Amino acid sequence: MTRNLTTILKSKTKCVAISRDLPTTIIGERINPTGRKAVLEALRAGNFDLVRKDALDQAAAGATVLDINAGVPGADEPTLIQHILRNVVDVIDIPLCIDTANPQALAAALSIHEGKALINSVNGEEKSLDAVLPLAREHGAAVIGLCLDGAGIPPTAEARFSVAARIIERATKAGIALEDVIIDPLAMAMSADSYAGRIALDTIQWVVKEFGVNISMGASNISFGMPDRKYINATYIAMAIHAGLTCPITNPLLPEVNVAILAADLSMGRDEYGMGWIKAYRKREKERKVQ
Ligand code: THG
Repeated sequence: MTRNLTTILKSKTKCVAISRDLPTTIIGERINPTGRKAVLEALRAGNFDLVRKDALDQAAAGATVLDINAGVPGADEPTLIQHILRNVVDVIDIPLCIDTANPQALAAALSIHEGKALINSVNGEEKSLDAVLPLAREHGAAVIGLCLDGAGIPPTAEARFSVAARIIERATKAGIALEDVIIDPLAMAMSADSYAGRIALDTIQWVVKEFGVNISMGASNISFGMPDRKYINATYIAMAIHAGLTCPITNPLLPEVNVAILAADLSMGRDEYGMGWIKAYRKREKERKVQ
């Protein structure tokens, strides 16, 4: 029997449970200057209004966790990520996913996050494992493990599974509960490699069957370089949910992706009596009438 482990994240007063037995958890991707030019320019100008708006908009559209990335070239990342966190918690009480490769920035963010955060991320490289796992343990945070190591991103599902297994082994040895490790199989652009989508889906299935852990990924990476990306993203995310994806990092403001997630949850028996689907339908109808 495959286990479906539950990861609990917390903000000051809210609690989010991630599991294959529950509707998909959307981690809102928009607070990210690396991925979004508008955020980069606002942060460079010392303006946090867009960050605050992105936090509110994404939560209103269904995100229950927010990814926070402070990757502004040349900026003091530990200070900047704390400023972003303070602005977000000022407008909304929601668990955060700390998206940084900088251990100082990670420690700075964890030191002011109330509740139980999600660290994004650790990878299979010794340097990363040694820096990130003790911080996760110290702050009682959950952690996303990326299926890559010093040799790069493995080209097969089998090799990505091996990296996931190593991260899980090291994390549990470091005192982190298995349910607090979330694996990211790495969705890469299919325009560059036709097998990129397939490899990530196969990796998800292997990891889920062996460990029962939760699965995250940046699900929109898959369509980079392609036209009409929304259709690819929507179809791919539904397929990944079937494979075992539980907490994609995505943009909940895109209706196509949102609807695909709801339909996938309904199809997977994760939406009791279709209440999630019906509620979202009523919300769309209301918005159509306003327009
Ligand atoms: N795995 C994990 N974390 C991740 C990723 C992943 N974090 C970063 C990234 N990948 C996911 N986040 C984003 C954030 C924003 C955008 C895409 C991915 C985005 N991109 C616009 C686009 O695609 O066209 C840019 C347009 C703009 O400038 O506004 O918005 O894979 N663990």
